[in-house]
Amino acid sequence: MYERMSCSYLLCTILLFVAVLLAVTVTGTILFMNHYQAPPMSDGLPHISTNQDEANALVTVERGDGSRINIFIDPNCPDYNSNFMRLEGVQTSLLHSLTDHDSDLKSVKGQDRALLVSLAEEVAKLSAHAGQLKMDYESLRRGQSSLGQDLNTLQTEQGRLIQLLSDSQINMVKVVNSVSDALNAMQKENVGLKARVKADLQRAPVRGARFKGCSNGSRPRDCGDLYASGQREDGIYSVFPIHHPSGFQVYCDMTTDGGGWTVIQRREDGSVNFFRGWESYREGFGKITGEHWLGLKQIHALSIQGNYELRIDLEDFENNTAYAQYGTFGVGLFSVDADDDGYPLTVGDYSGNAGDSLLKHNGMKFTTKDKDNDHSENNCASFYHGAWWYRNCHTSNLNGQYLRGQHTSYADGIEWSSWTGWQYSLKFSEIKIRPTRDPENK
Ligand SMILES: [Ca+2]
Repeated sequence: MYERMSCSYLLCTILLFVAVLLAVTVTGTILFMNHYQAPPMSDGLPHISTNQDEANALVTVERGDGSRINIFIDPNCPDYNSNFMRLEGVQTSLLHSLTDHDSDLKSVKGQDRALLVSLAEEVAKLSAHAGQLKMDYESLRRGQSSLGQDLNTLQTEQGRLIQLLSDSQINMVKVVNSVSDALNAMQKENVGLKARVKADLQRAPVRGARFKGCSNGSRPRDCGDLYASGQREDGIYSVFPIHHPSGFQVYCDMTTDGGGWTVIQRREDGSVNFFRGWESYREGFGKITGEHWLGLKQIHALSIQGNYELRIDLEDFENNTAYAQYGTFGVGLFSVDADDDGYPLTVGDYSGNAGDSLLKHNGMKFTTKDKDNDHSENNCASFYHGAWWYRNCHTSNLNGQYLRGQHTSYADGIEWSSWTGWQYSLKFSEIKIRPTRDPENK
């Protein structure tokens, strides 16, 4: 609608412009022609009048020949003013619009400003928050570093504790070891002590009588008594142990290492068979002057009288001699019935030059070929042709076969392994016991 209207206005405007231009041109032409007198025409000068006869004609040109040219203006063309008015209205409205827009812009700016202000406030808040966060972070970092320090301290403490624990463990092990050593020593000592106490108890009633008896002719309990009574000759004597009042004959060695030794076994020529059973070893066999075994019953009766020491003299077939001595000796010292108990051996405190081949037999019961008291699944006496305090089986076998020196069989001769090994059967062996002498009575 507006489009069509504006188009009409445009057309009208152009037409008006063309009409005005035409009028001006015509007027100009007429003025020019009036100024410059044309040659006289028979028709006379054209006459131009404005709107004389013709209705609505703007200008009327009357030629000399009487013809007229009317220049019309469209009576329907709308009024300019109204257009201008409209235009002014439009301009005013535009101005209003612009003003409004400006004010809108201003209000927008205000809004923006408010937004900016609020944004700034938000930014400030955020910045403050960030500052707080940073402070928190810093304090956390400080906390972390202090935690790290605490951790380091704890680790150091832990290391120190581990070290302490390790040290205390080492110390504990040392203490345990030393306690264990002390216990072992006490146990060893205890064995000897028990033997001595028991022997002391058993012989206590006659201890006073030993020396008194010897001096006034009372019966000797062993070769020690005989030696103490002045006997100095090796040979056969009768002894009367406390628990064997009927007495028995023994061979006394009155010359070796101070004398007073009661011989309990001798090997010297192989004349006596030593491969015998339990009863023979309990009661004794052989000749007292030659090869013999005194008997476990007799050895027991002697050794329980007091503290006894043991000496073993040895000789090989090259006439080399050696000896082994033990400060403690006894059989069946702790037995209620020694025979039932197997006459267990108590031996300790080695000295000598033959080496120790008996301590490993300490605590072992006596085994014969017909009575197996050893720790072997076999019978060691049968296996090694002897009779001894076998364990599993032996380091010495002095009741073995008389094999005369080197032999190819294994450990079944008269062996003292620490001196001549397990395949040398000795020429001579003598086992003897003597009551240990108090240092002041030696
Ligand atoms: Ca056995």
